[in-house]
Amino acid sequence: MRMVNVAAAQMGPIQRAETRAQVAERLMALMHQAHDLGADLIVYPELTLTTFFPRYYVTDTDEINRWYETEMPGAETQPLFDLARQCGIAMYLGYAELTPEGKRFNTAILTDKQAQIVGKYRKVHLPGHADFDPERAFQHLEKYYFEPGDLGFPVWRALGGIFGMCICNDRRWPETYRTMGLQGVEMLLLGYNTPSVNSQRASEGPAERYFQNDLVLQSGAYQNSTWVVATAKAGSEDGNHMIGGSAIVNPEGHIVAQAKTEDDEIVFHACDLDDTEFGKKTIFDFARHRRPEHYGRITGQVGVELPPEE
Ligand code: CDV
Repeated sequence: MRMVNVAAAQMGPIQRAETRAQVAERLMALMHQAHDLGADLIVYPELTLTTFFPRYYVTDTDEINRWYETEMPGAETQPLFDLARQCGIAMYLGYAELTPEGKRFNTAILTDKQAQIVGKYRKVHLPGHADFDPERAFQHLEKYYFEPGDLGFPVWRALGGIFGMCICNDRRWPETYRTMGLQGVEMLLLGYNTPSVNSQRASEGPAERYFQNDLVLQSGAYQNSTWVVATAKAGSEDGNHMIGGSAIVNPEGHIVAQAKTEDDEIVFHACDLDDTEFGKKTIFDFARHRRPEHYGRITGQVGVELPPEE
């Protein structure tokens, strides 16, 4: 057995006026709860430190920069790192990254039990749009605030296993899971902020969004025989509601623990990384069963190419 006690640390809403220090207090309260449960790893959401700001169209650079981190840990996050080291808890933390070269990424890091950063991931699949869109009920300006990640989908050896990371919309793309599945991923960590309605199709409400969240997490886990840990930032941020549903999914595709609220809540499960072995050696033994000679379109083509008209 290779046990990893996992705490998915769902966050309730963070209002635009809330400070980093206030958020850090909540993150540390969740860390204490996780520690009491015996957690080895805590998984926080996407863009954990601020409100989900891509819903706002802001043009003033100074104002925009307030949402980004130029160092990690920084002054306000150092206490969280210190606590993680004291507790001996590894951590996935999502945040907005502004690099010294001025590049902006939607980023997540993985730290070890000494609070040292062992992995960094930058979100590849950025949903939404790059310009203000008056037709939408609300904005989703991730393409305005970030550039696509430039680090690919690496995996890291940590906590006695093989770990991968992705962020929110990445979880809807099978390529995300398979790219890490091909590197033997045993636990895939992700955070998300998912509005509970579709800004372009009001009929697509929370029930559909919750269903699709479970669907992609469960299929990604099963098809790659990996644990998946998915953590939401949920509830109503200044009137904009987001789904909860933070979940831990086992390598058979079953949800073994899930959030009951849309607020700060720990979702806990003792995960055995050896549970990934059966699927990886049988139905999803990639070396024996994959046929990449027929998958050229997956990497050779972006959009749909229809067959010729009759
Ligand atoms: N933060 C996200 O990436 N949100 C998207 C929404 C826009 C659909 C998601 O895939 O949940």
